[in-house]
Amino acid sequence: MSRLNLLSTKQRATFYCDGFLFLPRFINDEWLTRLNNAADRAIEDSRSVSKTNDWFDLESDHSVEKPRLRRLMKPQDYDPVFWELASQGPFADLAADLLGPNVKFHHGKLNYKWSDGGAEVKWHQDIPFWPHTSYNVLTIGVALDHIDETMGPMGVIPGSHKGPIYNHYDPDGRWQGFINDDDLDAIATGKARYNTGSIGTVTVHHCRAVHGSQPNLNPIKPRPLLLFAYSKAASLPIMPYNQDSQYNGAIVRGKHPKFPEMDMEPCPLPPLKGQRSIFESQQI
Ligand SMILES: O=C(O)CCC(=O)C(=O)O
Repeated sequence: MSRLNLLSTKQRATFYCDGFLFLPRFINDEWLTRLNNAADRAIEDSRSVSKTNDWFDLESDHSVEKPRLRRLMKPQDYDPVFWELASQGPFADLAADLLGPNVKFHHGKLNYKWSDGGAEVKWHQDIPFWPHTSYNVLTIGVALDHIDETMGPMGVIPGSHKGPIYNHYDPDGRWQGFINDDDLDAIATGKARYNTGSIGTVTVHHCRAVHGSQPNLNPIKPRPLLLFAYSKAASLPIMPYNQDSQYNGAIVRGKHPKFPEMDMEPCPLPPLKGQRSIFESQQI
């Protein structure tokens, strides 16, 4: 059942001004238990996998005894509870609060960032990975465990969504999926705000917001962050979907519009055949 206006006017204004929102303990315990049960099953299933595949993105030292997952790909297809959250739960309501009544699902991922060195995510913007006809696109995430500063929390640079779209290719023209050092010099990465906090804390970031995260240095605990991307239904993906999901392009609120929304500033394209995940792209 749809439930609009979860956010206050002030929270919406913060999102439009800063390009992100952190909502402490936004997802309730009942949801968290169900989501974590499904996430635990994914970790168990990953034990029998030795190479990154369409479901599991693995760190190089992943093993049967010690699973080390970077990412569960398309969690929405892996267990119905993930799709329930993405399509009927508070995430879709949040997306409608910020994007308007017609909302389309783009893709999902569960980034684990395993303990004791789990992969860094270098500074980047999302929209160069999956360009749309306009910039009414955002990603919503929930922490499936408590996240402290040692665990590589995601950091977002306030106001960066109002800046340029940065080049995500290397100087030789190869796709790298992160912003070059020369450009980073001009970006106030020191002002990044990090989403540490309790289990159930939600983060929403705009598709142009510059964000990233450090390796997870916690010796024991992985840092599970479940993320789903949405667009205003009139903002159409320009490239083929990056996941083979049964829910690609599903309208989760409202209806399919009559006309597309076209922004005057086109987004540069990624390569036609990209890497499976940002982790793979950034390992160069
Ligand atoms: O997991 C993170 O810390 C960042 C995730 C992210 O930016 C992405 O997957 O595009």
